[in-house]
Amino acid sequence: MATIDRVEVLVTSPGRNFVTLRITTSDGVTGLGDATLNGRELAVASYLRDHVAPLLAGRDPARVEDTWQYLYKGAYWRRGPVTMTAIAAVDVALWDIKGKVAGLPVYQLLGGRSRDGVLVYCHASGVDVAALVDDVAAYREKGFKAIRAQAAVPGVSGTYGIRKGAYYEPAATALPEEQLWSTEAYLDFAPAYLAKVREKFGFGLHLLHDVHHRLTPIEAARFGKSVEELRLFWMEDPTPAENQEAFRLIRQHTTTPIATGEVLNSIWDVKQLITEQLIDYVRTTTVHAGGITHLRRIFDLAALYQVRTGSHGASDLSPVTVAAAVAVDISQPNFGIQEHMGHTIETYEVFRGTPQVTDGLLHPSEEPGLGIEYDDEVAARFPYQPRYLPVARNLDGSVHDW
Ligand code: KDG
Ligand code: MG
Repeated sequence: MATIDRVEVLVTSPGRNFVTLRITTSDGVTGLGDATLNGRELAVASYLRDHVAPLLAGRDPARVEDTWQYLYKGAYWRRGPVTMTAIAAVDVALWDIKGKVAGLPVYQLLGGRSRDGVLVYCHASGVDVAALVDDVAAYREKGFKAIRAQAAVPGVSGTYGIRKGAYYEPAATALPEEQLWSTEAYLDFAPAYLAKVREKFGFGLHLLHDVHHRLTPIEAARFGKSVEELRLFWMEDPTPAENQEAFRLIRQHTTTPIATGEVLNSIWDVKQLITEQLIDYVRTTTVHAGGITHLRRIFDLAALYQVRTGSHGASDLSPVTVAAAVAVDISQPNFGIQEHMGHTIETYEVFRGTPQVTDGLLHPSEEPGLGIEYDDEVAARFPYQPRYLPVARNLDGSVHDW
């Protein structure tokens, strides 16, 4: 029997920080798992290096489920982003190994294709409405069928989601940047610019919008109601998601579909949202919600309640997560949509084999495992750099949800 021989925690920053776990078996088979937690990267690196790697040596790499249970139940301390990201990295690396040993892509181990391709949505944004409309047009030209639209709110320096250069990268400073926020200005402005996008492009386009946890439930209800006739694909994170009950109030007021879950890490964090049908799309990911093993458990629960999937896929999730997401998305019956932001050229040089979008769809690699190779030499050119997400403050100086 092959055993786990080597466990390495690799940190590189080809445009942004990524933490990757590489497991090597006694037969020389390697598996990769993403362990990136934006702005708290080294906490997961330490969890893996100091507390998980010593427990994995000598174990059977084929025991994916048992290893998951061992790390989750065995630690006694459960859930939370650091723990669940660390467990995810091990789980995804072991699925990668299992695929390579079987000579099959991971999606085949998950039951094979349920669909021909994975529908993705990209991010259009603009410093004003005209720039947003131009950006939407450019993404449509590239073949995207679903587009998230965000425009800078006049007078609000910290509007979430506005790209400055070729890439949107909010974790851009060595200490958190402080940005201003005004809910009143946002609520007056956002429905109007979303209407402009609809007016220009019609309904033959899936239109999404991320509220980024900024509203109270009643404000979110008002927002959802005011955009109902625009038929959004979803409004994302209308209110902070820790309080699952809060979504009931939003639900009672609007038929605008609701998506949430990118900051949630376990089935327990989404149980009420799903079983009470308080949301339409669950946005948990392999990297932050315990890997392929746990994400499928969440998605299967969601299927019972007609909740579809819409996994987080920002650029702070590494190409290993893109590959793992596509494996789940292509096979999962209740798949909805996959977020896709893309990565820098340098990132693609470190993570060779990253799936690319064609005609608005992602397709899984046909290579055994996840199909990603990590290039150590290129990675070494990009050492870790401290980078933090911004912090939002209301106009009166108090801290708001970012
Ligand atoms: O690290 C935080 C980002 O991943 C987040 O701000 C992106 O909200 C986001 C999204 O929907 O992609
Ligand atoms: Mg989001």
